[in-house]
Amino acid sequence: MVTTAHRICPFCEACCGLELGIEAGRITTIRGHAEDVHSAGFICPKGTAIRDLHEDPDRLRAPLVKRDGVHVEVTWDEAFAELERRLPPILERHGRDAVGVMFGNPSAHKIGLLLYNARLVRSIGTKNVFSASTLDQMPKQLASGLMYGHWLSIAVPDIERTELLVVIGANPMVSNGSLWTVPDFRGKAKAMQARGGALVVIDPRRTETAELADQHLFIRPGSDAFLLLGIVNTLFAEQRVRLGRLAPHIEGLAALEAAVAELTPERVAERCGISAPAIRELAIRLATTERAAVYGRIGTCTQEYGTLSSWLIDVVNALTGHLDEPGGVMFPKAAAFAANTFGAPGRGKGVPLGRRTSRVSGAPEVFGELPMGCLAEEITTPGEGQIKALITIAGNPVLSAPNGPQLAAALAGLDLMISFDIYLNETTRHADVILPGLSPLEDVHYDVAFPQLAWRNTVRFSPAVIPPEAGRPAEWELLMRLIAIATGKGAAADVRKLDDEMTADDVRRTIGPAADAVLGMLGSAAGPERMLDLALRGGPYGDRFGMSPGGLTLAKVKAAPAGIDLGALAPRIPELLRTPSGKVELAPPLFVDDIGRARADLARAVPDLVIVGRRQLRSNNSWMHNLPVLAKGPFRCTAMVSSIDAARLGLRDGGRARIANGARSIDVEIEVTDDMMPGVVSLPHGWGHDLPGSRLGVAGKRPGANLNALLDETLRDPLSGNAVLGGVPITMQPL
Ligand SMILES: Nc1nc2c(c(=O)[nH]1)N[C@H]1C(S)=C(S)[C@@H](COP(=O)(O)OP(=O)(O)OC[C@H]3O[C@@H](n4cnc5c(=O)[nH]c(N)nc54)[C@H](O)[C@@H]3O)O[C@H]1N2
Ligand SMILES: Nc1nc2c(c(=O)[nH]1)N[C@H]1C(S)=C(S)[C@@H](COP(=O)(O)OP(=O)(O)OC[C@H]3O[C@@H](n4cnc5c(=O)[nH]c(N)nc54)[C@H](O)[C@@H]3O)O[C@H]1N2
Ligand code: SF4
Ligand SMILES: [Mo]
Repeated sequence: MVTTAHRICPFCEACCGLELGIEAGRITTIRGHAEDVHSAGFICPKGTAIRDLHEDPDRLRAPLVKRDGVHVEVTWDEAFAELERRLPPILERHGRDAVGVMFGNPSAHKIGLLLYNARLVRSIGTKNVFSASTLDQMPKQLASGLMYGHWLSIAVPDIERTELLVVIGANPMVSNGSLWTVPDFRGKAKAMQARGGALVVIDPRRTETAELADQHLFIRPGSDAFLLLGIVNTLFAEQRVRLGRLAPHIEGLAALEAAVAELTPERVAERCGISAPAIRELAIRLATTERAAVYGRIGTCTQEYGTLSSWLIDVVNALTGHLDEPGGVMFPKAAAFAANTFGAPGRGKGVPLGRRTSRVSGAPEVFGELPMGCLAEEITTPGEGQIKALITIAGNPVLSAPNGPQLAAALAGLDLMISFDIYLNETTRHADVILPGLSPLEDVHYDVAFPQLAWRNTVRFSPAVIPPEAGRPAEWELLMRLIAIATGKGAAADVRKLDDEMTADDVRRTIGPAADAVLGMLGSAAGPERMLDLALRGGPYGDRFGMSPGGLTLAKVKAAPAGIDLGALAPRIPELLRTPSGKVELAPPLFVDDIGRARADLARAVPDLVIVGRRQLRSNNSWMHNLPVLAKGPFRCTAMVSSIDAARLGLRDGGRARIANGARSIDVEIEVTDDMMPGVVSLPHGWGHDLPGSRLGVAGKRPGANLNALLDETLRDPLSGNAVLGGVPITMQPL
């Protein structure tokens, strides 16, 4: 008999609802869930790979411990006994900071990881916290943090109502959106075009999104801040600034005007590779279109001016009257966990900055984290606070972080490495203990972060689709067991009881005297589901534990497998603001000062050839190349080169070449295409599956080359600490 189940896809930020047919415990069909209030039936090839992941023989189902250099399967008790023997002595001898923690991308897609990772860090008490955020979106979080008062108050395009969408350094046709949860971008963009709206793409590659666009402009990698400064300058110079409804809520307009005074389109044009008239035209078009939105992503973040670019995008939206307005960029209001719905509306403490810097390079801590680029040196540089043990959680930094080979060498020198991961791969091969979580089909799902970034307000929950094998703990329970070890309670502690106690403490701390009554109302739920029920009921649509009858509870959300629609995005300023001034800070001094760095850099010579990254539909960062349904088809780890560069360098389509950055080099397959801006090469990241000691049967057959083996871990945006992953000068020669 075939039964139907519904499950939110955990693979990317689009968070599509899937509909699964199940027969005799096996998935037989996978399609988009047509009734899903958020994704309305959309699905991409990665979503259909959820069965291959479930069935992948290489996916770990039991813990591994490294014995004499070889990973062997052990029982859960044996794995935790090993950790109990090895972790506490390191904490005692070297202190809490001797244990580093690194969170990777899938952590953001799993409620059990996201909620319990924070608990793990608190229990260990380490300052050495790293994550994929500093390979990704930290600049946008810093910009939003200073402008609006919280790290996750990020404005997203209101695509259903806009007439002009300008996409800078993002390829949502392939990525399906990022810091913008927008399933079926294509359908929504086409609907916009059908009602007379226009899509403009600014990217050094004519991407799949640029193909769909009404206008595409090539831009020199790393020069977005200059383009945006030219636009801001034009808006002031031509008296096009129109703050509209937000005028009384905006601070810093005069400081901003002064800071951009000389940065005319003519001065920035050459650096951008975009003509001054084109810059001016774009500025005027944004200012004169009733409903317009500028959106930027990876290309604008993973560069030297990541924070400046991310900030200036919101500045342009604000100056043209499109911030927090229908059809402009708006702030979602999530049903649970959104800090911008807590506390007194309209004013707050803002985000803390400058609390500390990294031990070796003095890089800034932002949002509680140090830059990923500093991880290797924090492991290898002796002294007080040196990392001796590392816990990686759903991360593969040997492939995903710049200068991966150096990081791999550092990992090999650790006293102890613990990985929460489902594969024995390029990173976890260095781990002494690997603790695999469940397959997504065996686990519950709720997106903690992405409803805070979604195109529409909805709330959805997925129960497990297939029961886990007997004795397989969920990841939150694994994390709780490690917490028990790190806090001296021992591997044999009752983690359910410990979870009850820690949750009760959290509730008492946040709500005070009413805590016991509230806890009593949560019934028998445990783990992340209990935290979710708490967050939903106390959230902006919640039943407020009986005070708002009819409001949301977890039970109510569970009863709606297609989700509950909470409505289109609505204006949230000033209610959303948590800045000390209670205003939108349009010109934070940290950012205004950074314009000076950019100005000084305007005259820098343009390199002959630079490299940028690219994402692909049948791939997800470094870890889905082992799934047959995605791995089949043409080889995709190709270096795209324009025909002008190919002719100049003697490169041939389908031939091979060596790409070098100083002493580092990789060998790649070449794809000659006029989709590339001359002077720019594009290579996807997350490849290079030929390292010894991994267990990736499918991925290892066509390993590809690791872009990050070329890149320099010391290149960072100085404000956010974010890695520079694009616009890096290279040389290329045929092989
Ligand atoms: N050059 C270059 N480098 C980049 C980028 C780029 O554009 N260019 N992009 C950067 C970005 S945006 C990101 S987000 C990072 C991503 O880099 P990482 O954060 O390192 O993430 P992934 O490469 O996706 O690796 C995910 C890891 O999680 C494991 N995993 C998968 N599912 C689960 C699960 O359910 N539980 C557990 N415990 N583990 C699981 C996988 O086996 C894998 O080891 O890469 C960054 N690196
Ligand atoms: N299929 C698939 N989907 C994914 C992922 C995946 O690996 N595969 N990864 C997920 C993750 S972790 C993330 S963070 C998101 C990222 O989502 P996106 O940001 O939409 O992803 P990218 O395709 O990397 O798009 C970045 C674009 O920036 C361009 N670019 C590079 N340098 C510059 C520059 O200096 N300026 C400008 N203007 N453009 C530049 C590149 O050519 C590229 O087209 O995607 C997510 N979705
Ligand atoms: S777009 Fe993202 S969430 Fe949707 S099916 Fe594909 S991978 Fe899953
Ligand atoms: Mo990412």
